[in-house]
Amino acid sequence: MRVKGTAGEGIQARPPGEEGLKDAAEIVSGPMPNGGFHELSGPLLVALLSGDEGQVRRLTCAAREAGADFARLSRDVIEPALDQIGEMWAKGELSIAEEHLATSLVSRAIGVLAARLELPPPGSPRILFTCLAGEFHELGLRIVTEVAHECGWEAENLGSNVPRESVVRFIAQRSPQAVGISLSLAGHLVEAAKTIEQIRRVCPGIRVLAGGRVFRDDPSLLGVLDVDATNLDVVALRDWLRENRESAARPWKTERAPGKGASVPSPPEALPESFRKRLGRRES
Ligand code: B12
Repeated sequence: MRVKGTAGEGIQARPPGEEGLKDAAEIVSGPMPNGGFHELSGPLLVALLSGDEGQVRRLTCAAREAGADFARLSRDVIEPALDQIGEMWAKGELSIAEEHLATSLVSRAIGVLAARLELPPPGSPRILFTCLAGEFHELGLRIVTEVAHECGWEAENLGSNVPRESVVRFIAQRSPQAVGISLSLAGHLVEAAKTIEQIRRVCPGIRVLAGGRVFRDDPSLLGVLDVDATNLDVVALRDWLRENRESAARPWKTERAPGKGASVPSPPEALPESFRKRLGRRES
């Protein structure tokens, strides 16, 4: 990625009107091997730095309307803009507040697009996404959850900073077909290795994936983890989810509702133990 000018010279100088946006398209540029929607990442960066929520939404919607799925939107448009935000923050050109605002604007725009997605039907395979203890970078996780929805998987997202015991217990209880762990910091690799070992013990056969910023920097780091697929950037994850959807699909149990003729899905075995006991007491 190439950056023209400093924040002071180029980026904050102009409100992102039509003309400003045209110029802004040149702020972030770089080779995109597979073509893509990357020309929108410069304008997105400007909109994020300007705190212009309307423009952030227009740009992300424009990418969708031009045919970008969530994976391409993220890899080609969002990742480069936020990488740039991270670099500017690291150089002291941006405050923590400005970086937080940028993250929250992207998160809100993703929410708007996600609300238009149809959720996959019952019986679709389920993947659980989570960050581990101490990992606060959860925006990537938020996006891969929508990638999975778009690929016809039920996707659950536990968000940031989830203790190992809790992740492992949750998986033992709900037996998803796959789990995806997101890491942005290399310091969390050991925790990831321990977690994966315990997940495999309580849920044999589960497919384990890992991804995130740390592997974008150094894909060879995935080699230290016991995972089922290597080198998964967000687009490769999309392809993996598509390819494995059929083989992972699970049967959906149905039963007669008490006192009614209709067939309704039974409460998933996944309900918390304590709540299932309460339900059982009411039904008996
Ligand atoms: C936003 C941000 C934060 C926010 C996160 C808020 C949030 N709600 O997520 C906050 C303020 C919490 C934060 C904190 C810190 N951050 Co920070 N942060 C960033 C920033 C600017 C953007 C991250 C982001 O969302 N990127 C966009 C998403 C879409 O990309 P992504 O996370 O890579 O996810 C994609 C893929 O990786 C993949 N993917 C993600 N998960 C998964 C999972 C699976 C299974 C698969 C297959 C794929 C996959 O798909 C995603 C979608 O495209 C980055 C800059 C950067 N270059 O990444 C720094 C950055 C990651 N942070 C950094 C640092 C240093 C920190 C702090 C240590 C700062 C501090 N001193 O406090 C703390 C650490 C907190 C912690 N313990 O986790 C450094 C890390 C440097 C390093 N190499 O270790 C970076 C790179 C900034 C920099 N240039 O120095 N940060």
